[in-house]
Amino acid sequence: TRSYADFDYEVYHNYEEIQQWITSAAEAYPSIATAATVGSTFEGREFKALTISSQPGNPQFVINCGIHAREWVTPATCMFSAKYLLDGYGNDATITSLVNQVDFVFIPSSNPDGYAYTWSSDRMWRKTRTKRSGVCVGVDPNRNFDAQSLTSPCSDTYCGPSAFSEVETKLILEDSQKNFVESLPNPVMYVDVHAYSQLWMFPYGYTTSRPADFMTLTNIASDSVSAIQATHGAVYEPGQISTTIYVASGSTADYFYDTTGIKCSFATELRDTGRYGFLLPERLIKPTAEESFAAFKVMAQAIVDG
Ligand code: ING
Ligand code: ZN
Repeated sequence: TRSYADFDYEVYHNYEEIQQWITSAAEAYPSIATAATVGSTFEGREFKALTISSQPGNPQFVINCGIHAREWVTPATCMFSAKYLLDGYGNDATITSLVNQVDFVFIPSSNPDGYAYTWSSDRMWRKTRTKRSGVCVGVDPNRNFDAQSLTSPCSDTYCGPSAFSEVETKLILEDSQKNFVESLPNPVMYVDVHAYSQLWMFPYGYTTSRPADFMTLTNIASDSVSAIQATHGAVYEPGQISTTIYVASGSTADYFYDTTGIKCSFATELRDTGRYGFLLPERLIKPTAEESFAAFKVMAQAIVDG
């Protein structure tokens, strides 16, 4: 197996390589990094998270990447961001301070079967790969979390036969009554990382009504896009999901906000604005990850500042 030090962050990696990277990161940084097995998928793939924690008792910031299979820059950004934290801890004052006060929980590839399918068969696949008799394959995991509007099985945004019908959404999120995120000791911030459109969003997605924490979420999103723009000049738009991109129900962001009480819940769209779309060239992985990491630091600082 490839060692942690040899990993090339500036190319896209297949599912097995991402899982090996999680294991190798935990081995390379045993004092602060831990690999957690979340479970196994419909097709039997193992499914992991990487937790970066310097001491017990800190609140958790969960960063979920790759829930949609074709959004390849998102697993790459999760891994790059974790690397920046691991490299920076003890070397960079800002990172050291953040890691001393916040746990970072990365789920680099949260739709493993779908992601593997984008490598083997259909680069533009979005959903899970659940097979149910008589209907099209797959469910949109970001429509499968709760109160759903009806969508048809062949649709790219099929909500599933019922909420949490997908083993992957249960695992990320609801492993025998207690989902992975809720089973953490003190989860306070969640971000679901998508691509593309350059947006930094927050609930609600299911309604244009404002959430109770609208002002707090607006401030954090605005500060995040400022940090992004300061990195390489890319312009991202902050705002509520339903009024910034479209109305959509059953998303992780709404679920964690409403059902689990994680008041700092976000959904982002990384680069680009459509020139390459899902097929973002590898040379743009690093700038995308650098600006995203700048925003993640701002968000973590918001936890510290309360
Ligand atoms: N966009 C997201 C989607 O699931 C979104 C936008 C995020 C909707 C959060 C609702 C909640 O459609 C992509 N690119 O998948
Ligand atoms: Zn998406």
